[in-house]
Amino acid sequence: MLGFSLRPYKLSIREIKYFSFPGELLMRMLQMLVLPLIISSLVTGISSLDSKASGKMGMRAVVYYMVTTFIAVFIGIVMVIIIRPGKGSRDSPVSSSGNIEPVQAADAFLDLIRNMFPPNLVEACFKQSVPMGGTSNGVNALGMVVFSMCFGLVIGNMKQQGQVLREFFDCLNDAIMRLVAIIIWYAPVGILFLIAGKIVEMKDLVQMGGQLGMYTMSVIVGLLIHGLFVLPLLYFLVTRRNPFTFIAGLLQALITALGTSSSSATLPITFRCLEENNHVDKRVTRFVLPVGATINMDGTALYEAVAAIFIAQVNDMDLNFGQILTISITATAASIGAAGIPQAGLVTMVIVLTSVGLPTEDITLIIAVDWFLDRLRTTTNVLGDSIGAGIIEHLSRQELQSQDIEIGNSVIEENEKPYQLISQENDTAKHHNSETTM
Ligand code: 7O9
Repeated sequence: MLGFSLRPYKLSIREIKYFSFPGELLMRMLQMLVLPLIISSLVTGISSLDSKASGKMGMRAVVYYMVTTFIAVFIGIVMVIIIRPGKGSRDSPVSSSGNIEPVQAADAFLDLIRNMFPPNLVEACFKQSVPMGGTSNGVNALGMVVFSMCFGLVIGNMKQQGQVLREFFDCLNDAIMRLVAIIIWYAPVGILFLIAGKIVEMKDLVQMGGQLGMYTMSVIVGLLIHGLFVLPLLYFLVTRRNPFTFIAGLLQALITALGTSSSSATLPITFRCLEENNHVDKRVTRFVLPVGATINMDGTALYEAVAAIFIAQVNDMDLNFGQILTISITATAASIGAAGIPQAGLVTMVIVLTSVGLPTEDITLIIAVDWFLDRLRTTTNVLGDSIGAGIIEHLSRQELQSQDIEIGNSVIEENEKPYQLISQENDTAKHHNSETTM
């Protein structure tokens, strides 16, 4: 409402910048915490599990990511085929700016693998590798995630020797979460100005009629079906608990995703919502959330599939079943690889389009609404990661419990407690463990 009430005043670009300054600050504070947060949470998350338990949990996470991403792509394709937003003659002439370079899928794929192994860890905190040995700004998330996971695995296997490092990262994680608890008080103000600023800034909505409007509709309906129907149903089927109470606990993270349009910047809030409101086990969130923010993007996959088929419709191209299958596979791959590919947004879209021979310059058609759809797909991405954490916790409860008992026993061995205390200790092991890891 604030944003819309300011629109008639036609603020200048400079004034809009001043107006959204409090929002920019929130964005910077959140991003400040992401790097230490993902490193410390992945290292402690993985080192606190034995390698068998973390292997099983990892398998479950990968299966969940694959299944939900594929469902999202499927919903997107069904929506865009039913609604047919691109039918009729094209209404906006393409301005062939011609600055979209052809990208070889093979090169992007090599970048992805390259970025998994950063040659310089400090540089990986702010630069990604691009083909021919160059670099591009932006944190190499994939590299940091791979390194932190391997590091966690190793110090987890070092038993007593790794204790110091485990405690260090555990304490670091705790300290960062305390900073999150402070920033969370400022979040409502920041989000207010982020969203209001964007509403003041946006162009008039006249172009939202016609093809582009129908295209936006297809993406929105697809995201709504995925986020409000498919994911909750999946959660209910697995856990038999009410998915909407779970989602209610996530509300602040979802609104932050809407405001920042970045699932990595939202990560600190997502952690807090899952651990404090929904009481998801810390060993699960620490493991699953950073990996999810890096490779699990249901909304992005859905969006890329819809966009590709929309561009085909605009060009009166009839896609056969094989081409639609190709689009669904490349859209899934693009959403998994996005964080590992420099300048992801455009590059992945180009790869999806070229895979079925669609004209890449038509990306300019959809750029006008991209900022808006980005917010919605980011919200879906965050929801997918969070529901995934809930589902994986439920599926892994046996491993988690046996780990609790083991920790309880080792505490007894160390302190050589009298025998009669053991059964009591086991009962309270879960509580005890959550206290020590807080
Ligand atoms: C959306 F979690 C971290 F810290 F490891 C992490 C850090 C950075 C994870 C990911 C990233 C990152 O840079 N991700 C990234 C995501 C990079 C480029 C593009 C995208 C895709 O973003 C989504 C989209 O555009 O659809 C969306 N905005 O979820 O953030």
